[in-house]
Amino acid sequence: MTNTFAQDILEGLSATEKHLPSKYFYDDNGSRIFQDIMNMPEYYLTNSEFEILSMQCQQIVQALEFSEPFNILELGAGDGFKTFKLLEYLVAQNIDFNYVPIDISQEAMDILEKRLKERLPGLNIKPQVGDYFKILKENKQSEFPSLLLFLGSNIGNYLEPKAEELLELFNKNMKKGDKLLIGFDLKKNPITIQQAYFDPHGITKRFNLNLLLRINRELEADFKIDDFDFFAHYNPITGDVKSYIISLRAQTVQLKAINKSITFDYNELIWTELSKKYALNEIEALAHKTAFKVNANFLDCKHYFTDSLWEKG
Ligand code: AVI
Repeated sequence: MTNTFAQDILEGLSATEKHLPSKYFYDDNGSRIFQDIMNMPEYYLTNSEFEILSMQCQQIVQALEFSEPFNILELGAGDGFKTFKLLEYLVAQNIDFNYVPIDISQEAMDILEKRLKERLPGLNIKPQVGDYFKILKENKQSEFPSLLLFLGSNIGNYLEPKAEELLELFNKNMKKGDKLLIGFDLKKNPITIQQAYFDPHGITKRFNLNLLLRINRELEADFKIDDFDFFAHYNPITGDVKSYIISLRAQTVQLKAINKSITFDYNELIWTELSKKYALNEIEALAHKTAFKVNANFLDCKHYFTDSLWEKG
């Protein structure tokens, strides 16, 4: 089997405790549903980080202590909504920098480039589509200092060893003195977190079940969506939000394209996603473990979220 999507799906659904990788949520439809999630009032992460990046641009830019020009590389830039205020501030201050948004979606990068060229005509923007590390490696050759942006709590979707591996890879592909601004969702009242992920509108449920529709389409499977439900749970001790799809009856699903069938028990769970929440001391420990130094934490007024500024030591 050469197709990694097929391989990953089959491996996850064949495990004793079934699981599916959340990275596969983001087909075109999944990316649209994720936009709906970010617009829900319960999904406080959007507003918290927007507040940080719009109210504290000046402090963030000062803390960089970069000479001009410099590069800003944004990993998983998406629609660029989060970063707009920071870019707007830099352009208004006539600061000399290049903005390199990076994403796997060509469509997202085309839309972002068009919108930013209209709204910030003075901006130097060079979108890149493709593999993060190939692009980071190329950027390491740049003579200018670089700020890497990894915003929106994306790090929370990685299991701890994978998160460390990813941060070490970032570190390896940065020059001494380069910086990383990384978003972490903080531990808080568990009810607030629970409501953001097990929302009353059913949007996060649609987001999860869309993965079954993707498997139907790409692997000629016959998941019947009405036979599955969704559950998400926050554990305030570990900081883990775990999301699951539930099989509402005993059933067998065919994956025709790979000639396999998967059997589900009544109420069997498929674990789909981890969204980890951190305490500030855990962020500090993670930075040290992956050879970074924490320069500063920029928190929103409710202390729900931090954009943490790290330096490659
Ligand atoms: C993309 N990522 C940071 C989101 C999160 O909060 O874990 C994905 C998401 N899953 C459910 N709601 C949002």
